[in-house]
Amino acid sequence: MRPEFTSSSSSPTDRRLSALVRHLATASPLMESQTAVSFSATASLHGESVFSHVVRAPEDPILGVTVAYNKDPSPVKLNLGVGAYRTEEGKPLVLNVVRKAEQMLVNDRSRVKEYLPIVGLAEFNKLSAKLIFGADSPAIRENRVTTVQCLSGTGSLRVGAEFLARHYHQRTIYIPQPTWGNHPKIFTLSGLSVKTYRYYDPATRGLNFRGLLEDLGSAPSGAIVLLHACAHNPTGVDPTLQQWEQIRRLMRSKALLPFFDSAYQGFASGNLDADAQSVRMFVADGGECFVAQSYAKNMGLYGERVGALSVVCKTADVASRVESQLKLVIRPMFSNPPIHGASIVATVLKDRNMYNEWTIELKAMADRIISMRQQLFDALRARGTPGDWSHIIKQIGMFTFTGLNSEQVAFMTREYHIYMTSDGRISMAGLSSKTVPHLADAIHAAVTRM
Ligand code: KET
Repeated sequence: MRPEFTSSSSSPTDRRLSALVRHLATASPLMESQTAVSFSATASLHGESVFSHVVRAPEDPILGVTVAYNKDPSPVKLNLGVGAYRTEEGKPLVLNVVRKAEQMLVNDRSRVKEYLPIVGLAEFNKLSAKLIFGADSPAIRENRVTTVQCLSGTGSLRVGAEFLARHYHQRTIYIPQPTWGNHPKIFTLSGLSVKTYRYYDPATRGLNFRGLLEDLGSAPSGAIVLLHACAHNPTGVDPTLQQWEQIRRLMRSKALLPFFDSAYQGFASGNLDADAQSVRMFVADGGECFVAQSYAKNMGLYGERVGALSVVCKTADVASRVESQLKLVIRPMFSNPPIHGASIVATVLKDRNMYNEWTIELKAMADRIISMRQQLFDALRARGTPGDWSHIIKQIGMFTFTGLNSEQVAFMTREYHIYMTSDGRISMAGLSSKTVPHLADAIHAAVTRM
């Protein structure tokens, strides 16, 4: 196991401060000492900016890909970096059912723009819990779940992690290796110590199940474990249901606390219930867990920043006390969440017809991604590109973890204007029948020439 981002200080405040110092120090070496302060004081005396010591930070490894793409004047450029759905025409998609919901909201003159409560829109929270845990979930029936509206998946993870750093006895979180690049930053800055567990085996391009069980098996009792509910990012590799069951048993036997990141419900299989199976398995055993939900991808509400954090507890009383403390995390962070996105989601989820319409549109997005996998695989086959590319059709969700290295990626960007993250991840949702040949040519050239 490779311990990363670990910190040794004792109190959450200490840990958070030292984490913050390390975080800033990597971006700006001057921050480590008093130098910055005295430098700034002298600078201001001489009329220079008090910020002239600030070092330019690197672009974000994922969102920075879009920044580079936007600067490229080439007409054939292709953005396969960020996980955002595009149509066959390469355009962003606003779902019909979302347009309809928005129209209804606009037409309703009784709606006002008052602040929401700290925990957000009550109706949205209830419906979100139902969506992830299932309509017949005993945890919901027994009032053992608290759900708070947060700023999409990222904000939900952050609020959950801040709560854990304040109130949970074990402040180490294990994240898969590899994982979404923002995970270690979110958890470290929340005051948790981050360690990794083995997940992906580059040799088989599949799950390193043995490594995973070994690492979780040797984690300290009570440690938090981050699990991707489905459509693991960036690998596209999910455990089977049997494997999930083994993971569940191991984690419960060691009292490890599951923290699910559910950013792609419906995007893996096209079916919302099937994609929530892993989470529901952990709730069915009566144990406790955290779940961060995002509506960015499955409802296409990226910029609306709508998501939810649910904490499943053993009793209704504990759940309500946990909620009271979540409010203390949220209030000084963003006070209360935005109303528009959550109202769209609630409008869609509460109406049977609109809900059905959503599932059809969601399935169409998932199916288009799956057909892109097949087309890319066929195109590489047709070119006789060296290597076994069957992982393209085996992997699940929005991404293909190609196995291309950073030099090959840089080559594809330079020579073919194809933009993707340097770890070789391709957003299949950004591809279309028209652009598959261009991508296949680029991969072929990268593999044969680099
Ligand atoms: N979890 C995972 C696993 C994830 O891939 C993302 C987004 C999020 C949470 C957060 O999404 P939000 O928009 O806060 O609900 N991933 C894509 C976009 C990004 O990096 O921000 C991506 O990997 O491209």
